[in-house]
Amino acid sequence: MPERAHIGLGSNLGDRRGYLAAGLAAVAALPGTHLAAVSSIYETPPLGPADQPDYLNAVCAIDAPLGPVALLAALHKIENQHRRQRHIRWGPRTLDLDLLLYGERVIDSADLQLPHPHMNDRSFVLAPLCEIAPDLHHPLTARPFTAHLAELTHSDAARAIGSLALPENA
Ligand code: ROI
Repeated sequence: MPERAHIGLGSNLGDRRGYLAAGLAAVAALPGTHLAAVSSIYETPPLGPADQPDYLNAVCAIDAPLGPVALLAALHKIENQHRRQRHIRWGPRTLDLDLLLYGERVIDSADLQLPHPHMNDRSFVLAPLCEIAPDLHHPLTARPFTAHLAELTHSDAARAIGSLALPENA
């Protein structure tokens, strides 16, 4: 049985909506992968250095047979195919794909941490996640993500502004 993985998408350079749509299509086209849900698009102020454009963010859910390590490698490959530049830490990027959750798995290796270690601090992750998976619980805190979102002082900073066109092959 494939496990359900949740992936965060972000872009703040160039055709932001186009990059999100291309990233989503590439994720949905991974071998054996079924796209289960896609959130609205949220426009969000940058976390980190403020002298960069606002982001568009979304979260999708896939049923993935790859396993978390292979999925992470596949996400990095997709990022690179979309000219992502990794030069500046916490700087602007054309396409960011973060593996947030892989089922209930807890992993703490040098290359991969699950659940994503910063997700509970980020309304641009939790708002779209709670939209598509309102009953989901954090595997470590065992609390619903909706409770973590409610605790963020800037939980209203992520604003839904539209939707992504679903890829044809989904
Ligand atoms: N800020 C927002 N709003 N959205 C992101 O996707 C995002 N990604 C990042 C940093 C630079 C931390 N800030 C962000 O990697």
